[in-house]
Amino acid sequence: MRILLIYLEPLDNEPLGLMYIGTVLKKEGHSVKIIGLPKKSRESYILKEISKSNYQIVGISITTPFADTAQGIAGFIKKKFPCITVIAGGPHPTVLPYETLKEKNIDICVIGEGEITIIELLKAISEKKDLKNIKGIAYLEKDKLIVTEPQDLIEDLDSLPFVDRELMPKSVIYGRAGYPLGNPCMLMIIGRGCPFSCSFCQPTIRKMFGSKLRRRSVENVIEEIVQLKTKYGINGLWINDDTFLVERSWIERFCDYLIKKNIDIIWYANGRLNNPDEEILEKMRDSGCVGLVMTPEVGSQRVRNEILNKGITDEEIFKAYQICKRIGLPFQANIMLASPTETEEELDTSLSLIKRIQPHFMNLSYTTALPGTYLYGRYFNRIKDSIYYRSYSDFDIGKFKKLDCRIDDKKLKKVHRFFEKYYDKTSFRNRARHFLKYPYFRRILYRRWKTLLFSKYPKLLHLGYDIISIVLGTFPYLINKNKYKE
Ligand code: B12
Ligand code: SF4
Repeated sequence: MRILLIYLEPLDNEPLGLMYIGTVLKKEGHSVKIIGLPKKSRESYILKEISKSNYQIVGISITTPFADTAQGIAGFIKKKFPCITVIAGGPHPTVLPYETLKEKNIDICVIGEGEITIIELLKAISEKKDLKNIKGIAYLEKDKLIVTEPQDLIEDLDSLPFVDRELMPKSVIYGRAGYPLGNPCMLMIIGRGCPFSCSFCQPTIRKMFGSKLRRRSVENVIEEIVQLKTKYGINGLWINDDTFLVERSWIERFCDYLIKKNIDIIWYANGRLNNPDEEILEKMRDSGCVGLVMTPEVGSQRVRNEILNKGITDEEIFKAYQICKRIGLPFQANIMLASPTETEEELDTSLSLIKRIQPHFMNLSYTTALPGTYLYGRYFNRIKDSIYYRSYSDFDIGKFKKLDCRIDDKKLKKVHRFFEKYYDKTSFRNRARHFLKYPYFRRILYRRWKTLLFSKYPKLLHLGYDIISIVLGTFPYLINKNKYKE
């Protein structure tokens, strides 16, 4: 069959979920194309794309803030090409199948992990068989929601083929230069499922991938990395899993492999802060890890654990950051503002946390009660009357919002601006600090610069930014050097 898979944003990042779907479909002999949508004139773009080829199936990957966009796009396709079957997958259709289907723009939802389901589903569609026997889907039958038996999770993730990167345009393959990685860099997922219960996330991830963490074998991941190096000459790897730091023995073996086999790659990963372990972080650094995203979320331990259910103490947070600073491993801190019941004093602790840990990078967002999460369930009555949650696009974590938060809007916006300014100022200093202090970091940057200069798609802007931040950051760093002593 001819299948068009749609990512609702431009393809700046590789959409790994859709790429897995595309890969297994291609392997089954289907003809597949993945497109990302521009921010404007989406309909004319789709029209041009679909008119070029006689697609029978359109698949759309949907996260909640993009649910309205998805409906618009699916409705447009249905109007212009009524014979096309529109299938949706991803977190939003998984938690809200009826809401996804009720407007009748989308014909079928795939619930949770999609690789097995999509193959069985397309087979049933082409053979005109009853969909009732296909596990892991939802659809409407005479306006009544039918949700079939859950699909079995893929126990052995090594059984999945490596993601087919040819599904991406060359400019996406070679054009990415995520800081501080070199160019080109690619994304990878090594595990699925999560045993934790953060209230702003679960039970969504559990519904999608289960509560047990399933990991690919170290050998399988290494084989993919070697293949990506040989085929595309990648320099950097972004490990997307949000639970990377969880299984110590896995990480240890992974790093040992990279070191012993002399695999020249620099990588970035996300890590939970529980039980920071100096030995393992050092090993990660030595095997090429150049950055770790860690998520204290908020400065207040009460909000972090009672409201957000992170289960992470202040002590663990400071210990993790101290270790990273000591061993020279750059890190990113993700901070959420305006959590339920957060007070001004508690918000100030997020600020003092950032001032104390001096992250190399920072990501700010507003605590968002996404549909289907525990937080959403707990605050449903308030959400339905809230001016901050009027449409699905308001669930964007970057949009200003608050929910039972004890801080006025003015103060919140002021703190947000202050965070951003403070971060802009210190990020220059922090880059300079790392550059002057750690030979290891200098090596990484030299290498990044080499790949930025000599790759197929040189990224001189990135190089310029590195150099300016080091030059501008050096003087303030030298003046404030005492502040940076651990
Ligand atoms: C890495 C990541 C990102 C990265 C990269 C995303 C990318 N390009 O791949 C960045 C930083 C860009 C990002 C952005 C956002 N993210 Co994000 N992200 C993740 C994370 C941690 C991993 C995604 C991933 O690679 N998963 C692995 C792949 C294999 O799984 P998958 O994408 O879900 O796809 C599988 C199934 O869902 C299904 N499937 C998916 N699409 C389709 C389509 C069809 C047709 C079919 C049949 C099946 C199918 O089959 C796939 C294979 O099994 C997840 C959490 C998680 N553990 O999944 C959050 C997550 C997906 N993100 C989330 C959110 C909210 C966002 C943002 C909306 C943030 C915002 N601005 O508000 C944006 C939206 C981006 C977008 N265009 O949709 C939420 C979504 C919740 C929800 N209810 O929608 C999640 C679940 C995090 C959370 N804990 O809440 N994200
Ligand atoms: S936020 Fe990350 S660690 Fe917490 S439950 Fe979700 S996937 Fe797991």
